Amino acid sequence: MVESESTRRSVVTATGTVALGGLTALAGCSGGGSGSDGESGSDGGDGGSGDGSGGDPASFDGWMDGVDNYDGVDDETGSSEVSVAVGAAGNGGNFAFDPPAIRVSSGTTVVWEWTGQGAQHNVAAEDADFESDLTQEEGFTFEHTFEESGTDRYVCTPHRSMGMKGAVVVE
Ligand SMILES: [Cu+2]
Repeated sequence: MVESESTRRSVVTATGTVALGGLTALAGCSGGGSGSDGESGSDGGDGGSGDGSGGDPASFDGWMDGVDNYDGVDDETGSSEVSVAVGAAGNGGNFAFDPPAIRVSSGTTVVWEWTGQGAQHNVAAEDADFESDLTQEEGFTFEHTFEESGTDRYVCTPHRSMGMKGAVVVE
């Protein structure tokens, strides 16, 4: 149930390399020269600090505290694609993800769709596994396919402190 460190790290490595042109590529993408592999290992430790009770989808270890449109986890297991609105009503304006927390089956693609409301938003994983552009364009979409089971937490970087946070529980 709770993923081992090594499993989480492999997710970061596998998809982070694709999603983030710069950061992760520096450590992992240098072809044959794996001399700097130790660097990417310590990256994984960063995200690991909050992992203690990360497996509990009910509370998310307090992650969803202050997310005012959070009303439990939407069960979307069995769907191959799930939509989440970015810039939905909540958190004192249009500063919410809707639904903020979903449960999906592994292999599910989550498609975030910008409402164009509020301000510029993005979708950024806590562990840097994925990150969208920062935009206010209505109809803009960003997607990520969740292959590994576990809990992925994400934020809108500029509105994180307002409660613009979300979570995807992958079974
Ligand atoms: Cu935002």
